[in-house]
Amino acid sequence: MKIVLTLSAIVVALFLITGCPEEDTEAPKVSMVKPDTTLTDTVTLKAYATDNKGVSKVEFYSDVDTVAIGEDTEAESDSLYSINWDTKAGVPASLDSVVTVKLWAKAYDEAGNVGVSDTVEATVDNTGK
Ligand SMILES: [Ca+2]
Repeated sequence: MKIVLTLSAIVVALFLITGCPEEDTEAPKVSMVKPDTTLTDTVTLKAYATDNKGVSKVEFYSDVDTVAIGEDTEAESDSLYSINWDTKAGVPASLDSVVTVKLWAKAYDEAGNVGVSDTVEATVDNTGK
């Protein structure tokens, strides 16, 4: 009994010394950079993303597509993530009409927490191209 107690005390002591691994439950913060009001051809979409432990990737979405339209895993300076988006390929029927799209970004950290940005609106105009 004494040995068990001693071992327990050692385990507890080691636990206190090394510290328990801290679980990351804090989601990244992400915000879209407002794109130009009118988008044409291939455009660059940008978002700022930060996290307490580090952002692993940022995905970009539009409301005319069900899957991400692109992702960036490496920030440029100042936590800025970006993709190039071909609006001609990305927006159906944009060749003969002007389409208003909603755009947003999702940021992930290593623990799988997800932050979602506010939505920004832009007009895609590839008419006559
Ligand atoms: Ca985090």
